[in-house]
Amino acid sequence: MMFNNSDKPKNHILLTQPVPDAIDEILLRDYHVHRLYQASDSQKMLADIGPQIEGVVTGGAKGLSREMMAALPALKIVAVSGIGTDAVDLAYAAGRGIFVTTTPGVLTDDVADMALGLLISTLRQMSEGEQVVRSGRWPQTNLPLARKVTGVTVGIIGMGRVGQAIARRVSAFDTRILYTDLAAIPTLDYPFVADLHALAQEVDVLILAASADSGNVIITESVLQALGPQGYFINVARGKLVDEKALLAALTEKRIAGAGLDVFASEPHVPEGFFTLNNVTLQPHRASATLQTRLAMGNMVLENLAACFSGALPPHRV
Ligand code: 8YV
Repeated sequence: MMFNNSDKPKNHILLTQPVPDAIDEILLRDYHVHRLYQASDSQKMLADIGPQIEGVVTGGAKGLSREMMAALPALKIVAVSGIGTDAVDLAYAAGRGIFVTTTPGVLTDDVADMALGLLISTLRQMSEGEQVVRSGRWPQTNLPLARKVTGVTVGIIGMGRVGQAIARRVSAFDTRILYTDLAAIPTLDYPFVADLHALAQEVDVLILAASADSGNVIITESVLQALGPQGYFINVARGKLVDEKALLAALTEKRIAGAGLDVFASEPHVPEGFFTLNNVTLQPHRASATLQTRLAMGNMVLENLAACFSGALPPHRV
């Protein structure tokens, strides 16, 4: 989809993180682009150009704080390249009449694919196996037998688009699927388990795919205890939903069998205790990071920006 605003004054856009080259080229054609992620002194950059900024493009994890929005008095839109708005101060944005937009639907498959990849890699200990080969330790290493994936019982926390896409994928492995959410979803045939501890006790693999809008920690030490020493935890949602200290302790002490993690509480900083564990698969928040999906997300960002600056309602506003 092309957006050509060449016949009107260019609006000023602030990028908090890189976008795919093809999207960047259109932004440069249609807008004055300022790159916060390249600034040596971000505070100075905001002081210098903040009053001109009318739109921000950011990521789901990075979001945009109240303090940042307050430094941008001309801000009209926060265009999130992602589906999570938990890192955007929505109340403050609403109070100022700032649109907040997302890119719904186009990243569902990638995030669900990542969840499946983390599940298989973690149960089959593929991360440890790769390290054994890469380090030349195969001849003298006898890895322990792994966990069979086919036939596991899976509990999904959050049955929105991503959770349901995960369920469709894992069902191909002859799995039993249970779920929990704020309420049962009548259109789903999977058993609904209202209590998270009961779900954790019932399943072999607990997959977190819930929105983080509430901001509350839901994977607590007691939930991990309920999951137990034969249980696995997969997270493709948000690290802030997890008591990360309790998770690290449970993994270190083998009180759960393993974890596959794409997200962490304070990205990109990860507690070093995870680095030496052999029962984890770790990814740097890559769930939607494919060229095809990031281009689709970028085009939705462009659509939202163009609508806002043409005086229309952005199509994917929250
Ligand atoms: C984003 C995410 O794609 O969708 C979200 O909310 O966290 C990611 O999948 C990432 O933040 C890059 O924009």
